[in-house]
Amino acid sequence: MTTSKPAGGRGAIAASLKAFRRQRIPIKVIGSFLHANKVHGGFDCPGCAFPDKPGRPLVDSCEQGQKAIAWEMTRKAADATFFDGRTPEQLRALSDFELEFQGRLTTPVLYERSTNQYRAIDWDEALRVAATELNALDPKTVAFYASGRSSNEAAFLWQLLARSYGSPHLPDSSNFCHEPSGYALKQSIGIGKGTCQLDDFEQAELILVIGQNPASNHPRMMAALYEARQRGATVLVLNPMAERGFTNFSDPKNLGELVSNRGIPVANAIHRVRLGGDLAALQGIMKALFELEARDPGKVLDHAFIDAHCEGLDALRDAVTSLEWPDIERESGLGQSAIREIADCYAKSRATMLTWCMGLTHHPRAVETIQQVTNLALLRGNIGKPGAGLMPVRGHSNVQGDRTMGATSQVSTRWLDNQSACFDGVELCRDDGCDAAAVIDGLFDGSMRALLSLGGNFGVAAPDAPRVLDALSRSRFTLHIATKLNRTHCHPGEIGLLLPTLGRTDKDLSGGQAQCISTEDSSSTVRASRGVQSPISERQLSEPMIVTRLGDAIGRAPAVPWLALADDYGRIRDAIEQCQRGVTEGFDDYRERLEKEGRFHLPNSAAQRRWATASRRANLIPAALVAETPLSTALARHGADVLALMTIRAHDQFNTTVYSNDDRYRDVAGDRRVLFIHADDLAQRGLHEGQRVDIEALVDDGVSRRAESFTLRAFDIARGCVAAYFPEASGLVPASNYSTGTRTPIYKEVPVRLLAIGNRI
Ligand SMILES: Nc1nc2c(c(=O)[nH]1)N[C@H]1C(S)=C(S)[C@@H](COP(=O)(O)OP(=O)(O)OC[C@H]3O[C@@H](n4cnc5c(=O)[nH]c(N)nc54)[C@H](O)[C@@H]3O)O[C@H]1N2
Ligand SMILES: Nc1nc2c(c(=O)[nH]1)N[C@H]1C(S)=C(S)[C@@H](COP(=O)(O)OP(=O)(O)OC[C@H]3O[C@@H](n4cnc5c(=O)[nH]c(N)nc54)[C@H](O)[C@@H]3O)O[C@H]1N2
Ligand SMILES: [Mo]
Repeated sequence: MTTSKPAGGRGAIAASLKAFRRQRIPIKVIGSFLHANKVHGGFDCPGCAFPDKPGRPLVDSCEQGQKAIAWEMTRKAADATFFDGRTPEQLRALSDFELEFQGRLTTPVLYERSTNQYRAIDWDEALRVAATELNALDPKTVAFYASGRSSNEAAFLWQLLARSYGSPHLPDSSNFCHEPSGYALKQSIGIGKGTCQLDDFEQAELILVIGQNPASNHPRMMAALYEARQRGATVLVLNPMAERGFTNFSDPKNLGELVSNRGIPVANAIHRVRLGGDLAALQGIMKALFELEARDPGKVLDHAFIDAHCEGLDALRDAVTSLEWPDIERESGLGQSAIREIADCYAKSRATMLTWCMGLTHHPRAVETIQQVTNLALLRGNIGKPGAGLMPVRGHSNVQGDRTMGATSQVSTRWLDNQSACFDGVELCRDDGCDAAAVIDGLFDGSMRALLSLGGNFGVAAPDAPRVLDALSRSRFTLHIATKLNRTHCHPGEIGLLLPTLGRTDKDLSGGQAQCISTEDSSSTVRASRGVQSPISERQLSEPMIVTRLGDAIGRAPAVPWLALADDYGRIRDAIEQCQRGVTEGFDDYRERLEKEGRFHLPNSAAQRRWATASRRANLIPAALVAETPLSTALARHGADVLALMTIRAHDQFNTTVYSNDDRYRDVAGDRRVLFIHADDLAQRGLHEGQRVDIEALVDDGVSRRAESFTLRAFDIARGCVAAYFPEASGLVPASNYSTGTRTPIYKEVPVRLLAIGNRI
């Protein structure tokens, strides 16, 4: 494959310009891009959750951010003429790309099974229908999903709406995403968030990037890595795929590289771990570390830190030193010498950051793996000092904030009590609710009757996507608050509502005044966000406005001053401040600080070396090297035929939003039904590059899953591992197996076999 053109660089600028053209963004509007990520007067980029740096470059958003902004700012509209008289079957015939490419939703839309048609309606009718449906349903059969793009204010109202209506079911995109990170970190260090700040990249000596493709998914992190590398830091990557950003990256802000169109290898080394092999690799690194320590006592581990702060050193040492190298090599896919190299490098670094993303979380043993990452950091005191720490790099731009706002199925009693006190004794459902996995089970067996969603594309993002979409069509009621049309909307219940909302980039004049919202990024920085573009339709309402109107229309919680809250978002922030007391530190004077300072940081107890665990210490938690997983079961049953499939993002998509059929950084043009595979795995099967195959999942749960007609592409990827894009391959991911501890879908370790077309049975 050719890797002559760097990731980033000229290509990134050309791609941004193309996105503006395709979305027909007028030149004058492009000026508003300068507002992205600016604190005063600007909006928070609706792309990823990577922190931004105040006062930095003129345009502080990346190619991917600009695509996300262009997609939202488009003046194209899916309006009444588009919807009136259409059937779900007609809409489903459009591709995912075509559905969103219709433009912004500009009117409420109602679907009724009795006519099998959609039609535009006004807001009064929409609210009436919603209230009638919800008041006829048992609240315990209704789920309130949230994707991570909404604001803190909207997320707070969303959970208040659900629980005051009587439902505890608040599944969210985190259930599909970083859930294992939060869960693992809470057990290990007492807080479910990362401990790093953006500045740490400037002081780290070593950055370990695990299971992540930042060139496509967090390009601003590439800039941080690039700068770190330029000043002499070491960047080591654990990834089954040699992603372009690591081998050849050019910073679009570097003029010299722009002219030469050449980049630098940002990673010192890429270790092609096998899928799910990180657990063993990390244990191997720790084993090597303990061996170095035995040779040079007191020089390798940070004993002062461990003695003062950690619990469980002996058990961890026993667990990893007793492992045998051949077993570690087999499980990780890495050689002993490579693992020792990483350990040597780590032992020398005085400040190490460990970052990770979906390459760790979408696996059966995600929680245990993330705990090994944490163990590794703790052994050398790499938490709570400059240039060091743990950084789960979040996905959606406000997925972390949505969680801080309690938009999730399990919350503390204190959080519920505070809300009752805040809203005149309002009665809230206090049960633990269903997460996304349990909601999917409920949709399958018919016990979950309705799905409401604040953004997202639930039926496509879910495992077993086609089955979940079918199940949604069998439900009673669906309601989606959305900016753009997507496939989930084409699978309404007997009654379906589609409610058009403002996005981050739109000016929000709710209550007759310019409102601002707030978000929290991956480094726990809360910031203000103000849209800059006039909405294309008066019928688009803000998320807080829609949620409060629903609360008011349902009528079950008159103690909440719903409509007044949406007239002044400062009031929502006051309520949040009151409800966060004793729950989350750092929300004092929320309203004032947001208005005056524009941003503030939420304190992170672990970063201050305070451990909110039962033992009041950081826990070193060992794990077994081997455990039974769907992949190991399939290997035992079907032998060497089995490959491990990961479903990943192309460069031109944001989750289920497909911008084009290209993946520039993997040299793919015009095709998303591609399967990346090692050349030797092709040869071993008598297959060749360019040939088309069907992919069959080998999961023993009585459901047959096959994805048809994928083109084989030889790629620098670990042996035995293959990759395809989601959502194209999402139907192969079973909704019957989840990760241990959190029930996160195993999107990246599906046992499959390939069937050459012609051998179709
Ligand atoms: N432009 C853009 N930005 C995005 C998104 C987007 O779709 N587009 N999505 C946002 C969201 S919600 C999220 S969660 C993030 C996702 O960001 P990423 O996690 O970077 O996204 P994925 O494409 O899922 O990539 C997973 C990476 O992990 C590697 N990997 C897979 N399995 C393993 C494994 O077992 N071990 C190791 N070490 N590596 C593995 C893959 O090779 C790939 O490089 O990005 C966010 N930002
Ligand atoms: N097979 C497979 N499946 C996966 C993954 C994978 O790696 N492999 N990754 C998983 C991950 S990490 C995640 S986070 C989930 C993501 O799952 P979701 O968050 O459910 O999906 P998105 O594609 O981000 O949602 C896009 C839709 O959100 C709506 N939208 C966009 N902006 C706004 C807004 O400002 N407000 C509102 N109300 N709506 C808006 C638009 O209608 C758009 O169509 O997918 C998961 N699914
Ligand atoms: Mo995500």
